[in-house]
Amino acid sequence: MWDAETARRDFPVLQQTVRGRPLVYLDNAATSQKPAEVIQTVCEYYGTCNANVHRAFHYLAEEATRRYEDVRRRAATFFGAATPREVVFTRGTTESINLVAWGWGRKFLRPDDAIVLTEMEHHSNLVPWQLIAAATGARLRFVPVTPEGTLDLDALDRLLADGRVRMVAVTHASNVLGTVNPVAEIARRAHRAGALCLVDGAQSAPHLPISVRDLDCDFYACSGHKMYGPTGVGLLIGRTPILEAMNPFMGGGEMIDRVELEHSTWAEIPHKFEAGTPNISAVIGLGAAIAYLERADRAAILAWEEHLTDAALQALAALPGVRLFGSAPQRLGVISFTVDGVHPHDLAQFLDGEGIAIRAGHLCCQPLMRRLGVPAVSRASLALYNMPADLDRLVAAIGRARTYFCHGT
Ligand code: C6P
Repeated sequence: MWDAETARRDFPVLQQTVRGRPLVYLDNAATSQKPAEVIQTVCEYYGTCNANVHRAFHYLAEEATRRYEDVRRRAATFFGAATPREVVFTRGTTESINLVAWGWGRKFLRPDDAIVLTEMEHHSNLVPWQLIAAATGARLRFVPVTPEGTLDLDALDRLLADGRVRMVAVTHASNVLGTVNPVAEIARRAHRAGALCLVDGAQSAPHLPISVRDLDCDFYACSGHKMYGPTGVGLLIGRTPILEAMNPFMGGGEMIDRVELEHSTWAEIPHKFEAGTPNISAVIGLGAAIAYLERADRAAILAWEEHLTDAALQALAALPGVRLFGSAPQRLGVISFTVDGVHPHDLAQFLDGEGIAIRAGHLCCQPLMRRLGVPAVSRASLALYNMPADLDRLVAAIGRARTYFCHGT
């Protein structure tokens, strides 16, 4: 069984008290905490070999470049990419999806082509496509969410049947409902209809073993900061021929082959997509986070998180006035709920007063909130260091919050 109690000692931030109580951190879907070795790796990089990458011929620059490219190789293996050339460093999932929207969509979409999204997408996988649809004349189509919080795949087939769909962009796991979508099956159906498939892996990468080869998707996007790495770095993994055919997303230093005053040619992939000085320290820190996950028993972590999720769902369902959102059979430890008579923001503030961190609001999923018929929810989300005692404190505090807000004290 996964030893969360030992693992949490690796995370310095969890060792503190907040508002006089030991911290309970349940906002992991927003960002995870970082193990000491990730923090030390970033410090050590600045203390020993800080230099710009791919530019200079001195020792520090060579060392920084070697470490930076080592992370690309490590990430390629970790995510099952065919070659490190298929791994592009970005600022995060948001930038990765924008890169595809502008680099691929702006070049290849034509008026009346269709882009299929779903009702459960994060704004990061909606707004870039809205912008591209406006720029190209392509149309947006949406797979509906069922009352259980899963995707209606028959509806996907109906959308694909019109023969105009060029891209299916779907989240692997919902940051509101926790639902894990059958993205390999969705990619298969997209390909059969002649469309590409982009998977938003922001929530799946930290928890599920990912092989882009097995998913058979064309693009996979994720963020380092949700998978125990630093902020400011993410990945876009794409298929070689598609990346090669795309336009660059941003222009600038290091993404070029030859520059004339009026025009330029581009560097090979992945450098074509990495204009300017990248977030070198964050990339190197991400390498340490991947190394941390590689050493861990990920199957045991997943089983532990599933066990905690089931226990939390049961305990919350037993509380009067609590409504839970999402009951998909395949789900992650992302638990959204409302409490009758208590606004989600008030609840989050009340819990903060007891040293418990959750998230509240529309969770960057306004269309899904409308579908669920609520303006906002509260969300507790789990990571490998959460313990049953964290959930006991959460549940007890929610009970107190309801008493406080609904009956006075
Ligand atoms: N969701 C949450 O609290 P960035 O901000 O680029 O690292 O990730 C964007 C993103 C894209 N897709 C999904 C499914 C996500 O959950 C997120 C980030 C956080 O739910 C912050 S809004």
